[in-house]
Amino acid sequence: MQTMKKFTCVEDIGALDKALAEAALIKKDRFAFTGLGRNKTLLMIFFNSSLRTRLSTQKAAMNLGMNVIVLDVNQGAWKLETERGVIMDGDKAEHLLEAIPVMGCYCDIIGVRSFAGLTNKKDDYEEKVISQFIKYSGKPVFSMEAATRHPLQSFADLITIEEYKTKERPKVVMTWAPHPKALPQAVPNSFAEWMIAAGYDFVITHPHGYELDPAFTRGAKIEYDQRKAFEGADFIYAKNWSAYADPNYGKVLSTDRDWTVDAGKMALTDNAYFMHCLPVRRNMIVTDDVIESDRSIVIPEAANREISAQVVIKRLLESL
Ligand code: AN0
Ligand code: CP
Repeated sequence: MQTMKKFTCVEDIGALDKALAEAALIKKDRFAFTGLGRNKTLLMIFFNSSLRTRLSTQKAAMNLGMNVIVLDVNQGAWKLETERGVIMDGDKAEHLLEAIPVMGCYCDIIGVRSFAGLTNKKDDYEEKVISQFIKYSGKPVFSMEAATRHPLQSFADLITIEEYKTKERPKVVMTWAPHPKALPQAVPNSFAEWMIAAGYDFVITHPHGYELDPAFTRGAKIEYDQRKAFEGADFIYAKNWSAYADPNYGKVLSTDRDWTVDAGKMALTDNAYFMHCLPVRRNMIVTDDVIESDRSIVIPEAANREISAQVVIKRLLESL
């Protein structure tokens, strides 16, 4: 049995074929393990907004028979200081160093969502917040999107591609697309990490200046010509991210709608499926007709978030 003490990156899940087999088993009967979580409590901590992660993770935990507590830190809880050594004479009433072990007292497993701040690259890429949860909570911790990765999303994406692929090794193209606000690199970093681990023909396309951290993209082809990248693709995975490279870390360098995924570009592919983690801004990232087309699999992709979360929580329960 593959058990886990934490889940923040692709390495934590171990062999992907085993994880995918477990996902398929759960999808066939998601109530097969309802006894496993009896009298166990999942605490979900949100520092940022969510629709899918919140609902799918709670549903997955309920499928396993768990009790669930959800806390939106920024709505009703004390404002939390995250830096050690700070004189706390400002608006933050509590320090993470007390809050985390206290949260650990009330649950068996903790899920954390804490996005990159996009102002301090070092803090973000050291994963300052989730690593403190791992260190100080005394409980197994999993990421519900941390500063540099969103592994529950990538695992759901992998499950979805495996379900829809018609070739052993499909061509998967991750394309940058425009968005008005600065977004983290967590989703694209993580997707790259999982696609490379899966061994697909993986291509990334983005404008100059949007290069991701090579620690995540090593092994991927980078093609700056989006139309060329789309040729022969089996899956198009659209996502916006802000710049990673200095001195522009966290900045929006372009909102060029020439990069929007539209029907003309999809016609260059090998009848590719369209994917996006959602939430998506229509007619910025993707046109209405593409996201509404019969090749769009964004809804089954979101549905698989319940399955990826259930595999992860099941394994964490088995490790208790
Ligand atoms: C977030 C992001 O890009 O990381 C969450 C995506 C799952 N997106 C937005 O904030 C719009
Ligand atoms: N894809 C995803 O994580 O969506 P939410 O931000 O709504 O949870």
